[in-house]
Amino acid sequence: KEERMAWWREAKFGMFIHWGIYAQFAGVYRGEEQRRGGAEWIMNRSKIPVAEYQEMAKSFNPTKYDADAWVKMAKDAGMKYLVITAKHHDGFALFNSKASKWDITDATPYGKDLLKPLAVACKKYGLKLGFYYSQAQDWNNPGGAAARKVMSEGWANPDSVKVDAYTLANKGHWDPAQQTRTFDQYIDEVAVPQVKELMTNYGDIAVLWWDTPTNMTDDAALKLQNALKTQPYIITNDRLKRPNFPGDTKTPEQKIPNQAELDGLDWETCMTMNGTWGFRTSDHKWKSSETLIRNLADIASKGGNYLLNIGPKPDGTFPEESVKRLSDIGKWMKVNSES
Ligand code: JFZ
Repeated sequence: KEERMAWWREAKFGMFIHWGIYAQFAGVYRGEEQRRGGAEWIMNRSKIPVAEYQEMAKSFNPTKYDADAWVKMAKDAGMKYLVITAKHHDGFALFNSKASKWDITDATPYGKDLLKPLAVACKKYGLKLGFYYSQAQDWNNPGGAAARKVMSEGWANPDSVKVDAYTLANKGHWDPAQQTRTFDQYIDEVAVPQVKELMTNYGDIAVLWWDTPTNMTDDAALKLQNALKTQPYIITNDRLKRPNFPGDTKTPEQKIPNQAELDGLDWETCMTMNGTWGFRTSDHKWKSSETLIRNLADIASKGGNYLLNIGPKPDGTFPEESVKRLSDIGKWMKVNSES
């Protein structure tokens, strides 16, 4: 383990990327602003029917996507690794998957694997590549789990009351199409095969970033963990399934732990630059470059890593505010490493 963790402990700074079909909605469904949660949660929060959500993929065409430019921006900011949502809770695969048609190649006009060029660029610039994979929650591939969130918290109308009753009676699902397969079938037919695809088609994978173990069983967790064995050096976080699958790294979210909480384990704070992981047009609450630099210095001094998020736009470019902050951080890094 010590050998496996060596680069990660030196890294200090990485780029998190939340990108998918939710970027198309950008926080708005049928003209209404999403009430709660990050913009990547819009399908669940606004209870968008499966067919309607999938319709949005037909106009997902990120022609301005330039993986080389993305990785160069990360490198120039001083980042040493990158973790991208290969599949978030909406179940959409940014890669060419044989295990589901709900992927970039089958469901969008763009039709090309988004992770392949990223793997090439990471190799070129010497950054480590990691994948975020939502192993349990999957709102589009039948059988996947769905966190039980109610609509009526924000939508005070008779329809939301009706939808909530259905959701609560159906383990968090809001569309019958989500339950045409069992969770175990979903694990065997989608999650495990997709993780194997990710472990074999993109060269060396440095990190597997699991998330939200809704309905996870030890049995499913074991299968997923075994799917990583072709990458013996891979580092995993603590979100596969608690408590029997602790992983290698702790993942405090949106906060920097205080010294008292640091018990000698490896840790990484993940954080947004504004208030959302996925791109949201109406979110203008950007942290200043100065705040981000202070966070980085604070985290590094306490021995952790800073995984700073970008939510790319549907056209494949980074929001200008993010680009500006990355460049400011890069300037500070340069001055600091020379002095
Ligand atoms: C999860 C996701 O639901 C979210 O969309 C985003 O990807 C984020 C990085 O991870 O959200 C979480 C997961 C864990 C906690 C909070 C939000 N947590 O442990 O406090």
